[in-house]
Amino acid sequence: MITKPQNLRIAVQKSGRLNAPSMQLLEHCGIHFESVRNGALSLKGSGFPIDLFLIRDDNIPGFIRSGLCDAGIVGLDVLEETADTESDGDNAVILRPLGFGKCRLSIAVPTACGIVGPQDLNAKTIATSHPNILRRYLKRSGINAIVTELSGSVEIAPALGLADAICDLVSTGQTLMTNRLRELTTVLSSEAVLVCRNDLSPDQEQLLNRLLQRIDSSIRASRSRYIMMNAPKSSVDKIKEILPGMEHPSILNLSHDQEKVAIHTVADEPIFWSTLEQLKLAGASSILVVPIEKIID
Ligand code: PRT
Ligand code: ZN
Repeated sequence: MITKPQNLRIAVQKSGRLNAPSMQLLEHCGIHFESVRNGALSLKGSGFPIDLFLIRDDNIPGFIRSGLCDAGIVGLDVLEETADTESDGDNAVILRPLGFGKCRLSIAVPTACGIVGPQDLNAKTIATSHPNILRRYLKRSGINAIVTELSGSVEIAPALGLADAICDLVSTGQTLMTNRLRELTTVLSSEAVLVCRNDLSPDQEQLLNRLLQRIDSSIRASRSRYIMMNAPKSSVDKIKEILPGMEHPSILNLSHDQEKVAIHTVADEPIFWSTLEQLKLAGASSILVVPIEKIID
């Protein structure tokens, strides 16, 4: 009897900051899910043999490490916080940084306090919901501080007299400013990462590789732009210098204008207004910059 290979089981955050961009990434990979009904925990995908598990982000690494899921999308901070550093190596491995959910885990202190550098934290109390990452940082930096674990609202701990400093995630820095805190040092730079177990079956590995190819294509497409313009033949070299990564543009003769050519290229970097202004000054006209949906080499 031939048994059907199991679907790839992927865990993503049920609700919160990483849910929408994670679902969007899968959608861009051509994988669609029915909208979540009755608080469902698992959804079958269409367009790819995938089962999606919607769970709290803190549980995602555990689902992967224990084999309940094959892969997942989670913040690097959560992965590192839940890592078992005592055992011989982690069986959850990072496959790709995904470019969203970017933030940093930083130590911050009250704006007016006399702490100027990490070494001043000796004998001070630091409140955090990332005690494991913080303890590892303090150990490798030779700082003897006391770690107080809080599950939320870490930023109010100094004002309440619960701690001298905090170690919390920072994105824009607005929360620190509102609470009259200043950043002292970054302990970890984080973003959403795609993680998998390192002992997948050959079938699961094959499915994951297919998914990875789509993810890579989607990430590349999202940061690339297709650029088209017309320009005098004499301006082509100058235009190549202005555009980032434009070593191999397609140059096409224009039937209605022998003096000009059409230049088409893909730029892997952002195209700023200032770049367009330079192109225009170099003689380019009818410049179009369009998003790319998919790229496969
Ligand atoms: O319910 P569940 O447990 O799944 O979600 P959660 O509440 O634990 O996590 P969630 O959704 O808040 O964050 C998920 C992940 O998003 C984190 O693990 C990070 O990897 C990433 N991320 C990116 C952030 C932020 N940016 C962020 N700014 N996570 C939290 N914050 C918080 C931070 O804790 C602080 O309170 O936002 C505040 C600071 O933001 P700024 O912009 O004021 O600096
Ligand atoms: Zn969480």
